[in-house]
Amino acid sequence: MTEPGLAAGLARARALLAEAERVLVLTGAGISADSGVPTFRGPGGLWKDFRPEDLATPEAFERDPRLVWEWYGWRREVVSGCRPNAAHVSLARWQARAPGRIRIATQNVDGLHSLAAVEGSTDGTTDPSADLAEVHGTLFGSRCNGCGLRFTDRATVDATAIGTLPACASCDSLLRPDVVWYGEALDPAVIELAFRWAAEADACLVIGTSALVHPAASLPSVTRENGGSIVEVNPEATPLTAHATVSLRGGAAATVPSIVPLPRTTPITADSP
Ligand code: BV8
Ligand code: ZN
Repeated sequence: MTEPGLAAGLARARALLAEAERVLVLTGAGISADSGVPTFRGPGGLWKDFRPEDLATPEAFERDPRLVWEWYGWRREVVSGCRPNAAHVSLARWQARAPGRIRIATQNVDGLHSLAAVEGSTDGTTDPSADLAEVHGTLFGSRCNGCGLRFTDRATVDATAIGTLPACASCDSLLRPDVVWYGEALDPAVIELAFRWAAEADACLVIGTSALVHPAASLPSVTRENGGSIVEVNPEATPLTAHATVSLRGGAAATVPSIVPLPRTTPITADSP
C-alpha cells in the first residue's frame, strides 16, 4: 500500500524503522546507481547490449569464457572507480550503532556495502562481512573451475585471448567470476542466513531492486508473513509495491538517510544501559 504523499510516507517509514528491534535491509542494483554503477534493467543498464542468458549463465561461460570475462573485467573497472553513496554510508552507520540488529542482504556484487562499513569504522576493526550477506557473490572474487579454490581478485582482467584469462595458482585451470549465475544455486549457508534474518526481522527495508530475481526477491514476504512490515525505496513501482507497508518513490541516496533512525540522544544518566 503506498502512503498518500511522500512526506507522510517518510514519517511512517521512519517510525516503522525506529520501532523495529531487528531489521533486514535487502538491496539491489538501484542503491549503487547513485554511485555510478549501472543497473541491470534500467535505461543504460548493464544488460542493454546483452541478454542475461548471453553472459550471466554457466552455459555462456562454457560457450565463450573470453566474452564473459571481458564483461566482468569491464564491470570490475567501472565499479573500482565508484564510491559508496549516502545510502550505503547511512546503513553502515546504523549497523555500527545497533550491532547485530541491522542485517543487510545484498544482491549486488559491487562490494560497496563492505567499503562503506570499513570506511565508516572509527577504529578500523569493523568486520565488513558481519551482518552482511552478498547473496549473489562478489565481482572482486574468482573461483577455480577445476579445484574450487576461491581468490580475492581486484586485478584487471586481460580478456584479449583465451590464453590470457585468469588461471588457478594451484591447478592452472580456468578461473570464473565468483558470482551466482542464472540457473545456479546460491550458496546454501548464505541464503539460509538471509532467510533467517528475514524471518527474525520486524521490518524489511527494500532498496533499489526490481524484485524480479529469486530467491532473493522473496525475502521481504518472509518478513511480512512473520508479522513484520515492508518499507520500499524505489523511484518506480515494482511487483513488491502492492505488498509494501510503505513504498517511497525516491532515489536511495536522497531517501535512505532521511528514514534511517538517528542516533538516540537519550541523556547519559547514572543508570543508563
Ligand atoms: C536459482 C550475479 C535454482 C551475477 C545475478 C528460468 C530459467 C532459469 C532460472 C529461472 C527461470 N525463471 C526463474 C528463474 C530463477 C532465476 C530468476 O529469478 N530469474 C528471473 C530473471 C526471472 N534465479 C536464478 O537463476 C537464481 N538461482 O534459482 O537457482 C537452483 C536451485 C538448485 C540447483 C540449481 C539451481 C540465481 C539468480 C542470481 C543471478 N545473478 N547477479 C552478476 O551480477 O553478473 S542477478 C542480477 O539481478 C544482480 O544480482 C541484480 O542485483 C539482480 C536483481 O536485479 P536488481 O538488483 O533488482 O537490479 P535491476 O536493474 O533489475 O533493478 C534496479 C532497480 O533499482 C529498479 O527497480 C530501479 O527502479 C531501481 N533504481 C534505479 N535507480 C535507483 C533505483 N532505486 C533506488 N535509487 C536509485 N537511484
Ligand atoms: Zn584450481
